[in-house]
Amino acid sequence: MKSFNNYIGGKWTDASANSRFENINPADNTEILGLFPLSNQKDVDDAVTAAHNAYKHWKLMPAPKRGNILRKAGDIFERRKEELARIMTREMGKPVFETRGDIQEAIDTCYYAATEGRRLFGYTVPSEMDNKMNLSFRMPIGVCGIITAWNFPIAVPSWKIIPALVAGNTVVFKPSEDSPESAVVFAEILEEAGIPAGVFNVVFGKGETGAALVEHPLVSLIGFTGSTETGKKIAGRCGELNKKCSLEMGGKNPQIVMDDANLDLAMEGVLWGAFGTTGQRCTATSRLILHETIHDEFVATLKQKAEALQLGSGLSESTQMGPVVNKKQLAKIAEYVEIGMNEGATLVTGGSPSHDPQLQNGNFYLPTIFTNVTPQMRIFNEEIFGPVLSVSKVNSFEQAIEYANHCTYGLSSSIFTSDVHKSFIAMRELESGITYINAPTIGAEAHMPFGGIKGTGNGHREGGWTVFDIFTEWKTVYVDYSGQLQRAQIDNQD
Ligand code: UN1
Repeated sequence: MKSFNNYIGGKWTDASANSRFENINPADNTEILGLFPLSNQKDVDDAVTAAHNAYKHWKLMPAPKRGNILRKAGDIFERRKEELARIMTREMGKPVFETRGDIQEAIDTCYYAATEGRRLFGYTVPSEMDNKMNLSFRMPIGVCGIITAWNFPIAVPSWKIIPALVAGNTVVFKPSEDSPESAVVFAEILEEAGIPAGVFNVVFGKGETGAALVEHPLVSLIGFTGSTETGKKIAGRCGELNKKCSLEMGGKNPQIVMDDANLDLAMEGVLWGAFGTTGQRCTATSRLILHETIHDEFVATLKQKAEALQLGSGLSESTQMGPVVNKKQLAKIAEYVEIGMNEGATLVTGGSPSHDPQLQNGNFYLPTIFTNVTPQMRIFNEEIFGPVLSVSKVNSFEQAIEYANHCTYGLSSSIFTSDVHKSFIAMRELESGITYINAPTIGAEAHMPFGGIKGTGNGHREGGWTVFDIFTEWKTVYVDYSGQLQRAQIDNQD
């Protein structure tokens, strides 16, 4: 059995605690892919100390040079794409065509960061006074603790780690226990690209390891993607400890289909949005809001198409939907399906594929559709994180928007309509950080702001230029070259 170590100060280091956890193939639970350390406080302390020491030098390297290293990392991700895609599929389940895309997001993020190393724009603005200059620039923050989920084992960590590094921060990464091997490759790639020892570190473990990272006094910032429950705890502790924190949590993303929509397109959109990544995206389409005039026919076709989706191991090129990541998630999904039935929603299709012997060793769950879902129901409001779609019927555009907004989350939303007026009103009125017009709720591009409003986040945006508002702080500088004491207006009133 292959046993993996932490990556601390540029070395693969055995954890001080002797306990390890298993990395299990979700498509075949009999296959254990490796053992990983359950890192304790001492291991986290070693990693943070390495990052803290490396920060002194890394922050002084010119940003364009840091960018050059990250460009190389992009090249190496490209070179190792196929191998890494298969490692990722084996450990978290989604089909290889999806894991290749996951890595592509990291490649794009590296190339974006490489060019950002030559920008990181600040502002130079006029002073109120003669012979005085006002300028401002971005500064790194220090050691960043990065804690992420398993559904995008490379893309989501890259959205945080790569910009953090180009801005001059150092990083301790605690990947999800459901996708640890991808993080091993992440570290190998950064090392080969030339990231100096200690600038990037990985500690494996579960919740206790993440908590030790949050608590560590030398960690200045926590970047988190994961469950709302954990995110809220992290935010609470970061508040008490006066640390910066950026949160990307749950979603319950609606797709509206109006009676004037291109229905074939809307159908392709919801199939991909709801059942792509087995519904395990924070951006997944989990609510479908249909105009009453198209409702029945749309549901009938959707049922047929969902039932035709090919389930199986993600390593097989013909698989369209892989397994759910682990047994705990599988049980949670089954529990929500019970809840939906008890609440009075109609189960159109789905459930456990218990009749299929091919799928018995894996955590498979069929594409599941409920109709007659009302805003009062839990399956309308709560994130399930699996292939379960809640369908509601509305009688007007206004009611569709009202239903879409009836939710504590606000990550992504989508509307299919050919009416230009409705599209623009939807862009304004839909309460979400991201809105798609005639496209599903998934598929954000790495160079655009990514994040949600309401219960999804805490006001930050990853991706593109906005991610630097998370990973830098502003320095404002006044240069007075008048040779006299010039009082600022606030100190100079008659
Ligand atoms: C996530 O589910 O945490 O927009 C991120 C998308 C992907 C990223 C999802 N590019 O669906």
